[in-house]
Amino acid sequence: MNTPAKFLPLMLSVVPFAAMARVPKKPLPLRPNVIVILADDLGYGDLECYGAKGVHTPCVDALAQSGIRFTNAHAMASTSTPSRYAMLTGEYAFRKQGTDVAAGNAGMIISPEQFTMADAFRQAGYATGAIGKWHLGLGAKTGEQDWNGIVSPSLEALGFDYHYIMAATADRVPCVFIENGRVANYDPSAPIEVSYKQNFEGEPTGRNNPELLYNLRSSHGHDMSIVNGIGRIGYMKGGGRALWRDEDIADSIASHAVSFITSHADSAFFLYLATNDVHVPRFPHHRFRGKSTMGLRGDAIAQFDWTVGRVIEVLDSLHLRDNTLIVLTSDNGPVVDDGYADRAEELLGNHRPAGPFRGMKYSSFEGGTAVPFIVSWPRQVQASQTCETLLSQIDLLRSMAALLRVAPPAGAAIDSRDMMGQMLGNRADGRDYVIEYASNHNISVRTPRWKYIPPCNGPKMIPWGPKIETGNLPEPQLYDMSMPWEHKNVASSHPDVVKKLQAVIDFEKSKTAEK
Ligand code: NG6
Ligand code: CA
Repeated sequence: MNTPAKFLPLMLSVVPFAAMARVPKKPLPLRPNVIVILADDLGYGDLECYGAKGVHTPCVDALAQSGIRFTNAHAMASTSTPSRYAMLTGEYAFRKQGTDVAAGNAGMIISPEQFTMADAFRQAGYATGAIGKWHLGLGAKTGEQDWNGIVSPSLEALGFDYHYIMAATADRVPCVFIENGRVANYDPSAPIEVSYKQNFEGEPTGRNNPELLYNLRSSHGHDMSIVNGIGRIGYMKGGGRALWRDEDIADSIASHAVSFITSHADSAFFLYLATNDVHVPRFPHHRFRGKSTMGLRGDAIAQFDWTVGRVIEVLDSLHLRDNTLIVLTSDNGPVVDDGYADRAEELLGNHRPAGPFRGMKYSSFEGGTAVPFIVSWPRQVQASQTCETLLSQIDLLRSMAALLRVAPPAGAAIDSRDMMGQMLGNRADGRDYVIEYASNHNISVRTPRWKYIPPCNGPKMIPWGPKIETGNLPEPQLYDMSMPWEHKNVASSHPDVVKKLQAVIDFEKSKTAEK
């Protein structure tokens, strides 16, 4: 911490349980509005304030300038579904089956009984909303959603009063927004059918009709249904005017966020704002084309920055900025070619999406989970700070709950710790370790000094497309993180550290059995 610690406001003090039960419906004015802005596949090095080259991110940089830019914060996992699961439930994704990258017709992965971050806010009397990419399943059972009626259960069962979401990713069907459980702009003349098993009769696919991929061609996979001249994963029929246009997705998300904020200007609100940027297919609006030197991927970063700017602008105009706590982060590390021929790789120049780190999305190396993490709350947090405290998104749930004076029920959020003091810059004692979960299910552990990757057989490179190192090695790997690029394996000269860190992983795994 390079700035003096500030005084902890009284609101963080412990309140007796009896008082908690009487949480007023209208929250105390000191309680901030909270917006969690979660980017998709935005790497540690992808923002100008974290060293990006070839793209300007003035809105995010100003946000960082107004608060704290953390340099050692981690997503729990190096892909979306497990990372989001962990952040919203405070439970490591490896404790639950079915938390790998979800299909667009996956059933709801978080069960309605589970306590979520949104539940904490709801319990504290906040208006709660989720806007943007969801990717945690919908409905009771995989493949059995009624896309032409109400998809239920949906996010209201997880604590969100309002939700306007993409079921999975932009590269997965169904390619429609779903508002409070119903397809937005539903078109009765084009009933929707979705399958991840087989195509619908007469529907073209990227595989059979590559000539119809007029907007973006695939570099690997993404060869099933074609929507808006772009191949997707999964099969879909219908949709009509409800189908999204990829170039309008950021506008749709931003305008719904602005409406949500505006309509809750008079009461405390929590907004989970999960952008589609900068996930594939990267197809930003034309007004962002050419804004970077890196083609569509860089332009999508510029579009993400614009989204952040819209949010700040509306908060300013409603005089809400001062008492709004914004956390900006990303669900996992970056990826360059993730399956579409968008020239992201050849146009990179000297930009390093993962900053100083080895590995990217999917990987056990740091680039898989090291993410930007910015906290701003003008009323409470001193501006212009940079902080190297070790943090994990797993702690957001209990940190928010502490801020709200809400106690998660017994057995909930077992992996989350209250780190609100650290997130607000009042304490410098970070986590002793964070857990990192790669797409191959290997669980690594990072401490302020060390990174330990347990032995793992398997290919050195992701075998199905992206040119990314998995981090696999049949022997233990230990890196001294005073050198951020994990290259010198010192496991054999530090067997005691290896043993200790393997014990941390074994201990964490053993808690699943107890559950
Ligand atoms: C992969 C997709 C990739 C991306 C990823 C999930 C292919 C070839 N690749 O399977 O494009 O969608 O899944 O990304 O299909 S995540 O950020 O949502 O986890
Ligand atoms: Ca992601």
